[in-house]
Amino acid sequence: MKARTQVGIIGAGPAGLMLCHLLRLRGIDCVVLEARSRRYVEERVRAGVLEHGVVETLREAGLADRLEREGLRHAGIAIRFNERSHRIDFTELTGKAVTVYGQQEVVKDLIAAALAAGTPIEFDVMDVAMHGIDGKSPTLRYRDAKDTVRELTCDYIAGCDGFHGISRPGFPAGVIRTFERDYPFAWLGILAQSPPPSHELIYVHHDRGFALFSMRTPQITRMYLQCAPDEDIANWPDERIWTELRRRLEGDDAPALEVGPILQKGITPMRSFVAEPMRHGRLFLAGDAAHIVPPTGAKGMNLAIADVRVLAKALDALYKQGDAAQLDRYSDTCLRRVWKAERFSWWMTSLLHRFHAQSPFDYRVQVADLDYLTGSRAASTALAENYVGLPFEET
Ligand code: RFL
Ligand code: PHB
Repeated sequence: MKARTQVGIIGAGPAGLMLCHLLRLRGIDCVVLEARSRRYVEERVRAGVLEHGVVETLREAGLADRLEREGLRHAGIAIRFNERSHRIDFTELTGKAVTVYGQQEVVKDLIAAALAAGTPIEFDVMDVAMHGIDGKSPTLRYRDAKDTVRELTCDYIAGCDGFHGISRPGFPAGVIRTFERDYPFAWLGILAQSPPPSHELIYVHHDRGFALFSMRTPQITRMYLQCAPDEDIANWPDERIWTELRRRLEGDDAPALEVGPILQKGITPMRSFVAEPMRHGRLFLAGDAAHIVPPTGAKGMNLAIADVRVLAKALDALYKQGDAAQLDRYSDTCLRRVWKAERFSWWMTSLLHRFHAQSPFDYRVQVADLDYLTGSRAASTALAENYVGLPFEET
């Protein structure tokens, strides 16, 4: 069966769904193809921090009703080292704040908006394959949830299918250059029914390894522990998790940690990765399909939204004014922001984690860096303005 659309979008993560929403607002047709079920994508626990500009983008796009009610506005974070917390006040330093609102809540809101508007999202599709990305009418072939083979002819394809998707490998050989860095550790992510130990996030530097205390609601805590990259989750019974969390939070000013049922736990790998360019022919990559950051800077989902802002605006200029200049600059425009987020995420990761081969000299330099960061207004401002999100530059 054959169909036609203006933009075929692969992947219903934050990038694909937000692109679909922004295109619909501009009267541009699109279809989203997603390999997983609606339930799976709505329940996948991932990122939690929204930059100031991303919240504004969601608000302008009419997507912020529940976010305004349930999102937790954070005016700062704590950086903890040598068993003491130091607050970085974003609002004082930048006039801005971040909002804690789970990625899967953003995804739920986007799916609800798309379905209410009658925009097609096809879940549970299989074997998506791209054809003719160098030509004028690229197509997407796939099997739908009922196993019927379908063909979707598009003007453009947006590869929003994450790091393990098919769109980036679909670039012809030799077109893409990749840049990457692996880290010798991973995060053990924990979702617990327990009140967060503080009303703001606590990033902990500790000689047993990094820890992060975040949240989803005033009753649900999201926490992370640095662990080995090949860590077996079976080695982390709930009791060990709570003991380790408590040890990494120790100190005279340590907030109380209330033990509660652990609702979910899993290992998140740490990686930096960038693919350049983010476009070939009529195929555009956005979000994790093009770049990965380690989660320490809380940038993954924010970058995905930033990419599709640029893409939606560029497609609009093309369809409304016949102006292809923004589309031609898509990759360069996105990569400037991507590399700044890569730098920030790498820096936060290097600053806060315990490295295996770290010498006592390296350790003391790390602590001096933290001491400088939290004691200097200039250094704190540099962290704050990156954390709340650099301004969008989209020309
Ligand atoms: P997503 O969210 O991965 O969405 C891609 C979608 O594409 C679908 N897909 C396909 N669909 C059709 N055909 C195919 N062949 C397909 N292949 C894949 C997938 O099922 C999926 O629904 O990418 P997007 O939209 O670019 O969004 C990016 C963010 O999801 C990501 O940057 C962050 O969540 C990264 N990340 C985290 N970032 C943080 O800032 N803080 C975190 O705590 C945090 N935790 C995480 C994370 C990423 C994780 N992954 C990818 C391993 C935890 C995990 C487990
Ligand atoms: C989260 O709440 O999941 C979270 C917060 C901050 C990060 C990473 C993850 O840097």
